[in-house]
Amino acid sequence: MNDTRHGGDRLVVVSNRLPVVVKKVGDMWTSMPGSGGLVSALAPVLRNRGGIWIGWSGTSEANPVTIGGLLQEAARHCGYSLKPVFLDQKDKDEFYHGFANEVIWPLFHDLQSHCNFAPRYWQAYNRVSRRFSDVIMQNTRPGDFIWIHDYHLMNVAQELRSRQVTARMGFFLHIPFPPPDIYMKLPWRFPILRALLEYDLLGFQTLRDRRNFLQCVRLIAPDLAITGKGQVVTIRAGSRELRVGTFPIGIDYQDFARGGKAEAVVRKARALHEDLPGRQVLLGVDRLDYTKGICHRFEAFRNALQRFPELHHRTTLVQVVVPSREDIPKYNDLKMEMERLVGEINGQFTQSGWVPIHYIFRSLSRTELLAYYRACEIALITPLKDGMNLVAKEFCAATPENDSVLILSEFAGAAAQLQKGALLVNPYGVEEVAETIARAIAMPSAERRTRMRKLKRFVRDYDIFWWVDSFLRAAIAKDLNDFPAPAEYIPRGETVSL
Ligand code: ADQ
Repeated sequence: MNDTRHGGDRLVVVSNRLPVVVKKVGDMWTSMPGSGGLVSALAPVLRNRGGIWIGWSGTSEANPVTIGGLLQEAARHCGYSLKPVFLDQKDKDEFYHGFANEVIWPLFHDLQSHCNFAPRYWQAYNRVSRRFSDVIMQNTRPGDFIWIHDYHLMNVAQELRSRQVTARMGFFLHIPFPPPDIYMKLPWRFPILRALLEYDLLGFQTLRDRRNFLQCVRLIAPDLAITGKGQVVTIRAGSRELRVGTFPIGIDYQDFARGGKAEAVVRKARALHEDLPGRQVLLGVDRLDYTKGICHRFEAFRNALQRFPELHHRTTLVQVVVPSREDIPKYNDLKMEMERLVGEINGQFTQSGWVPIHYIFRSLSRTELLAYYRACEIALITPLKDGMNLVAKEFCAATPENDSVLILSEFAGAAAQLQKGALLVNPYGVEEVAETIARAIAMPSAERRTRMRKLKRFVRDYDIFWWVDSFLRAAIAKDLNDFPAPAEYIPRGETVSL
C-alpha cells in the first residue's frame, strides 16, 4: 500500500465510473464531467476533502499515460485524487454491458424478461472485481474507509478480504433490491449474497429494499441473528458482525435552490415559457432507460388528451432524455419506440400554435436544466421502478414554491419520503396517470403551495450531506467534518465544478 503523504485516515470512494469521463473529441483526448445520479450526488460531497475516487475512466481505447495525465489535471480542480481502473473492450462488453446492464440492472428493477444470464458475464464480473481490488490495494492503507458504490461492485469486499485487507468497508446500493421471488432467479444468487455479507456496513435507499435483502439473507442462512430496529440493524454471522441500514440519498438542496434563482436561470426560464404562452408545462427529465417509464408516460399523456379535450392548447409535455448506454440494443430500441410515439401523438393532436410534446434528446447544461425545473409547473416523474430518483428532488429544490406540482411514481424510492406532498401514481395505470395530470393542472394555488412547502422541507432536511453523515456515522462513527481538506487541496479562487 502506498500514498502516505497525509496523516489521518482518508475517505476512499469506489464506483464503476469516475466523476469525469475521458473521451475523444476530434483527434484530441479530453476529460469531461460524468453524468447520472451517483456522480451528481457524490461529487459535491467529496470536493476538496483530499480523498480518493477510484473508478473506470469510461474508455478502453486511450492509453494509460493519456488517461493518467487528463485525470491528474481534472483532480486539481476537484480537490480529491482520481485513480483509474483500466477495463479492456472484453470487460466493457461482458462486465459493463453484460453482467451489470443485462443481468443486475433489469433484474433488480423487477424486469426479469430483459435479462441475459450468460455464464461468461459472471466470469467477467469476478475478473473486474479483481481489477478494482488491485487498484484499491495500490492506493489505500489500513486506516482508510473504503466506500464502495453500486451494483457493479458487489463482490469487491470479498475479493479484498481474501487478500487480507483489513480496512473498514461500506457499500451503498443506489438501485432497488428486489423481492426474494425475483432475486432468487439469479443464477449467482448465493455467491452475491455471501459477498455482500463481507462489508462492515450495507446501505439501501429505502426500508423496502432493506426488507427484501434481509428476506433473501434469511433464505440462505436462516440461523443468522438479526437484531435492532430503526434506521440500522445488525446481522451476526459467526464471529462477524455487520450493519444494514436505510439511507435515502439526497441532493445538495442549497445549491439547487440558489441555482434556481440565479439571474441566467430566471432569464432562460422566462424565455422558455414565453415560447409556450398560456400553458401549464409538464416536465419529464430522464436518462435513456426502460426503467424510467417514458413510453408509459407518453401513453398516459395521450390518454389525458383524448379524455380531457379541455387540456388541448392548455398544456405541453416537455420530455428531456439524456443519451445513455446507447450501444446496448435494448436502449436503442427504446429510443426508436419513444421517437415513434412522440411522432404519433404529435401527429394525432397538433393544431396550429400548439404541439403537445416537445422532445429533447441530449444532455443539458446546468443552467438549462435549472431553467426547465423553474419554468415547468408540473414534474411528471413516473419510473416503473427507481432506487430513489434525484430529478424529483432537484425539481422540488429549484422550482418556485407557489405554483408547482410533483407527480411521482409510487415505485420510485423518493415516494417513501415525498408521499405527503406529491401526487403519487402507479406508472402502469395509463388512465390513473391521465386523471392525475388533469387533477394537477386544475389544482388551486393554495394547495400547490402547501404541498410544495412540505416537499421542499423534506428535500432540504434530508439533503446529500445528511446522507453522507448518516452513512459515515453508522460505518465508522465519523462524519464528513472528520475528513478536512489537506492544505494543498484548498482551492485558490473559484472551485471548478465537475
Ligand atoms: P440515475 O438512474 O442516473 O441514478 P437519477 O436519480 O434520476 O437517475 O439521476 C439522474 C441525474 O442526472 C440527476 O442528477 C439529473 O440532474 C441528471 N440529469 C438528468 N437529465 C439531465 C440532462 N438532460 N442533462 C444533464 N443532466 C441530467 C441512479 C439510480 C437512482 C438514484 C441515483 C442516486 O438509478 O434511482 O436516485 O442513482 O442514488
